[in-house]
Amino acid sequence: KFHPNKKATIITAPFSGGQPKGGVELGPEYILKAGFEKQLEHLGWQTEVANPLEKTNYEAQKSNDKDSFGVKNTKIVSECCQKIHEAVRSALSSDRLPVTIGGDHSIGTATVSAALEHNPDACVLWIDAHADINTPKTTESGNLHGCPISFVMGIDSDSYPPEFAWVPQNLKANRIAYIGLRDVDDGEKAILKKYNIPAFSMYHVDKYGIGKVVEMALDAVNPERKNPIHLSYDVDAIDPSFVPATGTRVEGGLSLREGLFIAEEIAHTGLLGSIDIVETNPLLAETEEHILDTVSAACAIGRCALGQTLL
Ligand code: 5AB
Ligand code: MN
Ligand code: MN
Ligand code: MN
Repeated sequence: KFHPNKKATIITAPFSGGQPKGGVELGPEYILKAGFEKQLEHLGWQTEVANPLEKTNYEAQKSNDKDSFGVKNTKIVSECCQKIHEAVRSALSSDRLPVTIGGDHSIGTATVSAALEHNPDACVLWIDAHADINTPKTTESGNLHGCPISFVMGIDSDSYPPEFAWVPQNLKANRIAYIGLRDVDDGEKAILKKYNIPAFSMYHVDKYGIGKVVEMALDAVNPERKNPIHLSYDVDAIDPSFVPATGTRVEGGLSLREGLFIAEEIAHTGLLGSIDIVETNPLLAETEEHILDTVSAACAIGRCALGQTLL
């Protein structure tokens, strides 16, 4: 069992520099205003909130230009990630469960590498419509929220801007599994194939059912069910009918129950070591209901992963 003392650190990552749209930096504020910290306390967790980006002003430095490496906002993404990385490491060193609230998914570079530094046997479950494994070579958008996994794996590392030299390339291909994929770029498909990364798309969810898919994903990365799990949860994995306020919506996603089941099942293993909940963008809502639904889903993912059960 990891984190038996039920101490959690909610790490806010109000950052949007991994992608061009504004508003995702407001995710943490909305999620906290919805009462997320209290909700975790009701589940028996002792909580604290850490704001490692507090004294920064990255939003004002955002640009839409690609650098010579073909990616955007390299400097602020790297700096932001270093701060989040340190916050996650520090929580883990104090035996606290890091719950990192985004913000865009570029911070996966920080959280995954920190989880693996803390425990090299950790594994990663990446819940997402997207594979986020582009390299600066393969990315067409140049948006770094589509690249975090490649950085931590060190894929095509000669193509990285020097700003990312600090990132520990400590994730092995057999230590990550995906669930929820349905919008994967051609370059990413080639990488998934080359490295033989276990990836469960919506096709597999439909074919086998979510229960079997979670079991297969865990069998692939954590066969003996003894290593800590880093759960990186992009809310766009869930269908946009339930989670509309997010930057890259893709139809045909997980039902809300399937999405929460994944988190519940990870909680049941007792192996949750760290978690990210990212890509909530309240400014992309078209109605008040959209905000409420999306923020509620983000909170519910966190509660389920931290032990909330239906009965
Ligand atoms: B997200 C795309 N593959 O690289 C790219 O929301 C989308 O963190 C990335 O999963 C989506 O720009 C990143 C087309
Ligand atoms: Mn480090
Ligand atoms: Mn996504
Ligand atoms: Mn993502």
